[in-house]
Amino acid sequence: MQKQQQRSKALNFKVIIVGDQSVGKTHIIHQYVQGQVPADSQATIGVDFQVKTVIFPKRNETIKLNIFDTAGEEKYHAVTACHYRKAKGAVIVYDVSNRKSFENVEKWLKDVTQLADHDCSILIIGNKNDVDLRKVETPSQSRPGSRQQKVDPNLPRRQVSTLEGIEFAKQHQVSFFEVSAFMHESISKAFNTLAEQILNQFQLEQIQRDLSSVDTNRGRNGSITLKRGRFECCVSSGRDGYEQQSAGGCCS
Ligand SMILES: Nc1nc2c(ncn2[C@@H]2O[C@H](COP(=O)(O)OP(=O)(O)OP(=O)(O)O)[C@@H](O)[C@H]2O)c(=O)[nH]1
Ligand SMILES: [Mg+2]
Repeated sequence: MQKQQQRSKALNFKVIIVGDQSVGKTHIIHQYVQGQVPADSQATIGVDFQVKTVIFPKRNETIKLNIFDTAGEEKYHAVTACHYRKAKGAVIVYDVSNRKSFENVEKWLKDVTQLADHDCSILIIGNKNDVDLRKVETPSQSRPGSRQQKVDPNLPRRQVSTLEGIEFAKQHQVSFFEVSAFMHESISKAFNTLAEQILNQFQLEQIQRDLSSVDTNRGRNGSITLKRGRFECCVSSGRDGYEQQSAGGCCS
């Protein structure tokens, strides 16, 4: 019964997206939530907020990701720092055509591990991988009539290889995806992977809480009977965790 009630109400989880200025955080979120890039490209001021519902049909679960889009500009760092609290998911974005933004991922990762919840699932995204495709077609001199692709020297070029991104994520044991917000490439895949990790972590902690609140007693015939303990006075909030009952409960 309790489980059925939980299913009918979506679980809410906070996700924060961070990274240097102009790496494409806002474009990524717009693509994920609204299926298109923002109409006008403006730097985020402080923090913006969007909600995405994710359905797991096979698991009969629906969750809501409350996504906090932060400003990468240094002067907003203090504002951003306030928003890590209670985050169950953190997305760190860099721009594959900007080496400095990749080098700064270490700094963002440090912030996440220090300021977000200890069980926060982390995803690193290398954005703008469409720069690989930015080529111009020119007529081929060796084969008249045919055309060849040439990289336009004025367009941004890749400065961070895919392998470097993979190695970094592997070293820090976090998930990694390369995406293009412009081309809507791999964005849903990346966020759905994070959503699944958050749900797995939530359910694992729920089981751990259930187990730690139950005494197991072995009867004379060897059967195991379960005795309820502290857990009985905790109620599921249906959101990101359990709320304790107020004064008088055994949790207090
Ligand atoms: N080539 C390419 N450019 C992109 C992509 N995504 C975003 N951009 C460009 O990158 C610039 C910054 O994008 P934003 O989404 O505003 O970046 P941000 O990380 O939110 O920046 P702040 O809000 O200032 O922290 C814009 O000029 C976008 O057009 C992408 O997938 N490919
Ligand atoms: Mg932004």
